[in-house]
Amino acid sequence: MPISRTDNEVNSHVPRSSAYWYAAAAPAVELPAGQVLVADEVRLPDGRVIACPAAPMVAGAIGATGHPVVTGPVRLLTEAADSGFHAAVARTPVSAYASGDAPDAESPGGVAVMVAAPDTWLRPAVGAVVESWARVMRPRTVLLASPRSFCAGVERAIDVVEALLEQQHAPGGRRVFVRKQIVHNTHVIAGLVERGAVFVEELDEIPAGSLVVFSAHGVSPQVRAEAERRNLQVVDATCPLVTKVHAEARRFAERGNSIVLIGHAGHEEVEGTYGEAPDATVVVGGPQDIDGLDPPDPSKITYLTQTTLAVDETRATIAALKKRFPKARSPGSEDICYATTNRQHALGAVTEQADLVLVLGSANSSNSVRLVELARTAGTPAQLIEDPSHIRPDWLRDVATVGLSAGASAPHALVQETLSALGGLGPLTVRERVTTTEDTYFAPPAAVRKNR
Ligand code: 0CM
Ligand code: SF4
Repeated sequence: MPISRTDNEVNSHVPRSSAYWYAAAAPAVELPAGQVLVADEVRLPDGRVIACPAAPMVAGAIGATGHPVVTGPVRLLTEAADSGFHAAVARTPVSAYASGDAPDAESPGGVAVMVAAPDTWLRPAVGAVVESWARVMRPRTVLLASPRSFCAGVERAIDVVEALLEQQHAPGGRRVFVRKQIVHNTHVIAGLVERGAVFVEELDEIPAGSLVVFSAHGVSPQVRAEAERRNLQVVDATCPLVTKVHAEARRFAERGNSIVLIGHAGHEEVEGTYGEAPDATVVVGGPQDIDGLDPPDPSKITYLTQTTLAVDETRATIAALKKRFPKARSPGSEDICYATTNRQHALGAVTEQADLVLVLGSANSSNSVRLVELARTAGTPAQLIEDPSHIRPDWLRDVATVGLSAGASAPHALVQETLSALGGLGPLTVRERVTTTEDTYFAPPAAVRKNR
């Protein structure tokens, strides 16, 4: 084996049975002072290179302990050179690293985790994190829920912003302002900001006469009026399924009905729908709010819902409403959208067999959070993650089967990144469970079509 390794006994913090060891190493890139380096590839002395796909997860966990951390290539040295630098190394699969062999390019898992840092840092604190990863290395199965990730409304909204960004550098092109997050996903927003989109909370942050996009979640008529007053050029990326609920609110309020809007107070979609008929509408979060309702005419109640609620919970709220107001009626068509419903069914199909459910999505994404709650309600531990860097080793302890899904605003690429990272901890079998297929497509708004 071409790699020297130091004896675990030299480190008083690491018991003999430790699942990792120390090796002489050096960063293969310039390392900013005070940083810990998590290897995304290991360069062996003989020129071979071993990929370390678990690097984003390991770096995320180390970052969470407060150590400044980067990922990058690490060189293993043939001899323990006194560089003041060592790497903590763990390899997968379990049977291989337990044998104490040094990592090599041919081994099925290779190096799973390598963290390099000046010795003084490495041993007490970072070593503990490496050890916690080493202990959760094993073969695993991922049950991939399908459908998952982007829905038609999200695709359309992102396409709108991207199309306008393409035009902004053309002659006569304009800056692209977006009111609120176009969809509730941190990675989507970061990508669009990088390309030049400017996100604002309210219209008064935008110069009069500017180009502004309304987000997928919709806006109230009051916001539209404000845009007109300020002479803004509006491109509306509201999902057509949200627009449908707005139309229902207007229609039934015009008929003199009270509107019970089931949804999360403060959510942008709820604010927008509420604004269609504020005098006639009351927002209800769940069955617990029904007793407090006091409609002027209990025989004229229409209930609407936010598009991204939990199907089962909403059913319970509607049942409580109908119990108290038997004449309460819906507009006839379901407001919870096809994408929300499909993702919940798909997750339900993997939850029972999973030891842990991971859902990709941001904390302010209602439909993503509902998926996590659904799994937990079914008794399976579940976590919402922005990306693989949010996965923590203690979640994976004794976990052989992971259920994986992504909310309607979480990019498909994050699913692939998560699979790749989990595959760095041992052989991964991926089984997709398809409960339905989706072919819904929403054409872009006319303003964008015209300019393409
Ligand atoms: O409504 P929610 O918070 O789930 O929004 P999102 O942007 O995460 O998902 C897409 C939508 C809509 C409307
Ligand atoms: Fe439209 Fe549903 Fe997607 Fe929201 S989750 S954008 S309502 S399709």
